Amino acid sequence: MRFMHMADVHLGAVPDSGAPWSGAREKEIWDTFRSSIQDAASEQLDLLLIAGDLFHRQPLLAELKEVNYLFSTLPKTRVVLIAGNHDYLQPASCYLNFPWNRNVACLFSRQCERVRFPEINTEVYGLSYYRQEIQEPLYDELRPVRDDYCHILLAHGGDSQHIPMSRELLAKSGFDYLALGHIHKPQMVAANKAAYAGALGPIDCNDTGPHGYILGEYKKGKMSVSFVPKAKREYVPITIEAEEQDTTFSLRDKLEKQIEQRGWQHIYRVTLKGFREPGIQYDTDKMKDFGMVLDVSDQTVPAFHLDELKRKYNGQLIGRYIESFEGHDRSAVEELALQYGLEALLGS
Ligand SMILES: [Mn+2]
Repeated sequence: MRFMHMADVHLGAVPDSGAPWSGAREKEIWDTFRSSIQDAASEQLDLLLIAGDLFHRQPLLAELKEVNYLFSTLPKTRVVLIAGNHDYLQPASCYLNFPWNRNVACLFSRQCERVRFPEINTEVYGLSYYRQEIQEPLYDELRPVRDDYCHILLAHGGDSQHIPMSRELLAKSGFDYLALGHIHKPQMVAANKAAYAGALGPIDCNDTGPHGYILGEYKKGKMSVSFVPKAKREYVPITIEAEEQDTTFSLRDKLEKQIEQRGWQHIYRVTLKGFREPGIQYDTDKMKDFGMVLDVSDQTVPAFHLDELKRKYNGQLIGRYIESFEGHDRSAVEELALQYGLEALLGS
């Protein structure tokens, strides 16, 4: 029995709102989903598991028709899905009463239910969200029935507001595999036994690193799963170290070199660190008008040469201000006070 486990597709999300590429990214989320479905088709997988938050918000009827069409291109694959905290089942949700294809099973109950597939000797357990937050640990006490089936639990959550889970309890639960969703960073929770597939593609700038789905195989009572990167871009935080002689354009060139090395397809969040010439202000907008630079945070500090300033302003306010910070190790707050004070006094 071979399966694909995906989660947190977040169809309908509009990433990087305000950025010129935002609309393209919205479409890209659909494209990555469609392309993953094509992978499932070409691999002729037995099972496709979607562990919640297929949609970023309440799905529209037209969107469900689109998704249902894509599922219909998988005649050999059974699809099982649950609703997560983002696409939770409101009373008016289009999810409810939707005429799904016959290969699609939705575990849309508040309590755990299961769907049994005798032809592949597999049983999938799961429940759905009817509200955005569930504080009760609904998964910890679940146990599969004892038989020779492969038992999979499709589960969404894991933090204190979204069905907290005890990893120890779940590891001992007797399920052959926990297909987890909600946490966007892909991670094995227990080797070949429990994993977060992570968001299929990165949804916002906190979703750093690679994203994709998990492929699994259950053979002769043994489970093996592996992560498959699928998203074509990542959010990458980078730090540019500024030096006193740097200007806006020289930093821009440093940034461009780094992007050249790491890849133009990625989306960058840039932090400027180090020392700048006192009085100079970098124009961070000029570092954003190429590639996909989402934001630039200037955390540089002015490089004051205290001895020089003290000599120059000896006996004056600036000289006495510097002296008032001397004679002891400066705390972080004092360091800032010295910096801001000098900036103000020097009129920069
Ligand atoms: Mn979620």
